Amino acid sequence: MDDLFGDMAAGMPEREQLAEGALILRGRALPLEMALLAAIEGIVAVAPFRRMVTPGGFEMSVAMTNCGAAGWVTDRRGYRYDAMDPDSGKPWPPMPEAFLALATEAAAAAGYAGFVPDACLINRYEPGARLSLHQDRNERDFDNPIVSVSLGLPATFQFGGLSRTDPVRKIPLRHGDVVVWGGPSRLFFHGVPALKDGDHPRLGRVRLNLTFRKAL
Ligand code: MD3
Ligand code: FE
Repeated sequence: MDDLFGDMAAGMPEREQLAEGALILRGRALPLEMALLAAIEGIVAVAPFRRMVTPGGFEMSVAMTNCGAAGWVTDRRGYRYDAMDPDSGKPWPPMPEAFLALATEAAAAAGYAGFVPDACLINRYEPGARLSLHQDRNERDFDNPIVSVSLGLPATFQFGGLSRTDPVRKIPLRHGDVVVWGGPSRLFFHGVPALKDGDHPRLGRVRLNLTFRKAL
């Protein structure tokens, strides 16, 4: 049987609109997998993963680092973008060319031509790590989309609506999936429930997520 619907591999369409302005591009990062993983190794050698503290004083279960002109940070003083890594006092590593190429190409494919991210947050989930329901509102201009790239162990991603109490949908995100969130979906509440244990052939017991934003 031919792959008539282009979704034979995982039983999922390779392009699916999740909401107005939100598009998932299944497997879009796979051709760049090795370049992305090598680039992440280079970033982490300069700016290691660390578990940051929320303004409320809780250590996050997700470990984070950044690359690009601005990096997302949190501490007792609040959430913000900073040009400097607070652990080293030095600028975040530059955004690798493969990162920029993937983010701009995926945004353009979703209808956001001209998107040029200046910030990439790299999230590392180990089994049990989670990100509670939140909105991304630390960026200056919500007209720019957010591009997210999932690598390693699969996760169930939750997203709701503009109100915290809106019902949430669950979307499985797998190694290589790219999601573009723009338009009305840009400010939707979203989160990642506790990561289930597993063993990914390349990454082991880890899920990585790259989140590309125009912060400044
Ligand atoms: C929906 N990261 O870092 S990426 C975050 O998998 C974050 O690590 C998650 O939420 C992760 O802030 C989810 C997918 C994502 C990113 C931004 C969004 C979904 C979004 C912004 C608006 C709506
Ligand atoms: Fe978020």
